[in-house]
Amino acid sequence: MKKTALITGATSGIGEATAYEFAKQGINLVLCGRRLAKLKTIKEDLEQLTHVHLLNFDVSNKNAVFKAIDSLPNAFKHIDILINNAGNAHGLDPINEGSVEDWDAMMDINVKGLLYVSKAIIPQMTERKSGHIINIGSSAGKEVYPKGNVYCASKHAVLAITEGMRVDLNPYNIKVSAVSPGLVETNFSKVRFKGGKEADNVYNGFQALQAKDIAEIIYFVVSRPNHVNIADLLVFPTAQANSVTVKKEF
Ligand code: 8X3
Repeated sequence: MKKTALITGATSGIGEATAYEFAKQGINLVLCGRRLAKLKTIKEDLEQLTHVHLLNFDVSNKNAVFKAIDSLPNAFKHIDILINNAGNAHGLDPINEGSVEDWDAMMDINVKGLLYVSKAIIPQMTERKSGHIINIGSSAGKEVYPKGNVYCASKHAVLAITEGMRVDLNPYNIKVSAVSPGLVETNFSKVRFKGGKEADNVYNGFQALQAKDIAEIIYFVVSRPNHVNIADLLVFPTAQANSVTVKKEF
């Protein structure tokens, strides 16, 4: 039987690329995001390949999360794979200058949003004693870099939650994995710098990872045999050695 995956943050970047990769592999899709017009465009594109259902909500809105997932029609209710991808960086400031609004946004979306969506999906997985949750972490979840403070904290939290899920869901035969990318060229930096010109420099002078590179890795993680669980996968572009060491050529 075809599997169904629910992907949060499916309107751009890694989430969107994963939707395309999964559709190519014949996985049914529940695509979640805040921008309905973008979701509809993706649905139109992918419907020749697989079945697609859209859920238009903000992961940081607790009530909206539960209402949306509760509204799933029967054909899409059975979620085999949950991709907790929605997340963003807001600002890159020293801790003494950071904005409370930016901190709220990162903790609300990256951490609490992931928890709300997981809370809404996990009961059906524990009941069936099967399922796979993949949390999109970051190299920022492994090391803290200058001015990364709260973003790095939110991604450290994602990796801690991943480990906690794996332990607590172990009796239920549920796989829990983290995929932790370094520099991926998406609109991530545009969002971080709020459209500012600093975003243009982030991926200049070297070949950054592309969203598709990560989507292919996510498909690899979900397509392993039943007895294989990739617990945590850290991936950098070749030019990047860690959060602060990137070989650039101009
Ligand atoms: C994205 C990677 O290095 O910009 O999570 O924090 S980084």
